Amino acid sequence: MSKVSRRDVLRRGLVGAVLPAGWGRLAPLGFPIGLARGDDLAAMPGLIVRSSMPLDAETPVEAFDRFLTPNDLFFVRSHFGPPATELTPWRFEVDGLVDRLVSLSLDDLKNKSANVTIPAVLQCSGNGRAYYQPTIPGVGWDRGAVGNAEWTGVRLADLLNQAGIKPEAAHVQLHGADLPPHPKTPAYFRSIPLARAVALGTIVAHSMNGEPLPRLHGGPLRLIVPGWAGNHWIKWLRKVTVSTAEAPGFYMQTGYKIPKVPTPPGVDLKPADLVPVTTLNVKSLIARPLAGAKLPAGRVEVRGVAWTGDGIVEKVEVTTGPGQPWRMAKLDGPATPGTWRTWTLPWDAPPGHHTLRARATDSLGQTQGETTPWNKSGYLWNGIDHVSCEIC
Ligand SMILES: Nc1nc2c(c(=O)[nH]1)N[C@H]1C(S)=C(S)[C@@H](COP(=O)(O)O)O[C@H]1N2
Ligand SMILES: [Mo]
Repeated sequence: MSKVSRRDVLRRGLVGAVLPAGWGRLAPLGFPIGLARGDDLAAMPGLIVRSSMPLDAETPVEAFDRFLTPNDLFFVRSHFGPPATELTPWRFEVDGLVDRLVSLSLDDLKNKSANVTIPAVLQCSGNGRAYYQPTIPGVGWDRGAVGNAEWTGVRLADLLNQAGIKPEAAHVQLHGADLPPHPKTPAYFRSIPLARAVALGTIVAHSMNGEPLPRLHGGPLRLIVPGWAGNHWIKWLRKVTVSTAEAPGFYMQTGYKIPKVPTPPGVDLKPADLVPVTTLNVKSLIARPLAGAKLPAGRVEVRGVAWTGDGIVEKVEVTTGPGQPWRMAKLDGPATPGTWRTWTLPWDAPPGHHTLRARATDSLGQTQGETTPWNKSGYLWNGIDHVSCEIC
């Protein structure tokens, strides 16, 4: 579990008094841990709230008709809720198995370091959990715990180079500033392998779609790990520790694992039978028509997005009903790893009730099946997306 210094505890404890009753000394940075502030929520009225404490809210699929998902429609997922990031000037630190400690202010990162801007898909590993049968406890994400944004920040590789990595280094442990509401609850403490940490797409981001990173999305700083599930994209990032070992504790050692081989419900798996959720699988979503839409017969533009973890999306096929052929959608380019592609397909829609289905295939030859093998946490759902509509 994350070690928090005495100084941190004292500093955070100062504002403990503003917490809701019962959250008392528990809450570290004080300002509504586990609660979204009214102004955070008011700024995002378009989200579909799945849980309010902490705030888990998904993007309506309408928004997936374009390349970039706007910040105010971008899904939010936090285990405990945002810390009071505004209370102390933020610093980002690199320590552990390094030749020298690095400690940078936000200004150092924004204005005195080489910045890059990259588009990348952020998807929660639980996106689509609601589709698993038998049903799975946990946030009941439908289709919208995913989004694509342009992230601006500094390559983690550059920051690690500044620190100088010792030869025995193998992992980078990621410290977010959010702490759990109860001392017995494990902290959200995770790590990524060094190889992934130095990958060119891995950045410490301070901006999202050209705006300062919103607080609910980890502002002032978060990690971007293109191609990997959202659980690696640590928000409120204040320190990385270079180490020989993975982060200890529940969220790295127990959570976010799936069976190595598909296993039916009810089978008890040992840790050796599990692998961590890392790379996203190939997936597409239909953004138009909307489910339940009533549209006049004639030309309808079917559209959506498709992405994958490794490689690029090479094709999206759409069928407009049972017995109808799978037709190739037009993919917008360029195909860039880590981000998604929008796609369209013109459809001469005859009157009637129709169920459209879309499936993507990537450059590694992976495609989507009807369902995804059941796993007890409901991770990485990528069953073929379908939408029913009425043509009159
Ligand atoms: N510090 C911290 N980082 C975190 C989390 C968290 O609870 N605490 N949740 C993770 C999970 S599970 C996901 S899916 C993404 C969600 O990012 P978003 O809220 O910007 O969509 O943040 C990740 N980073
Ligand atoms: Mo997640």
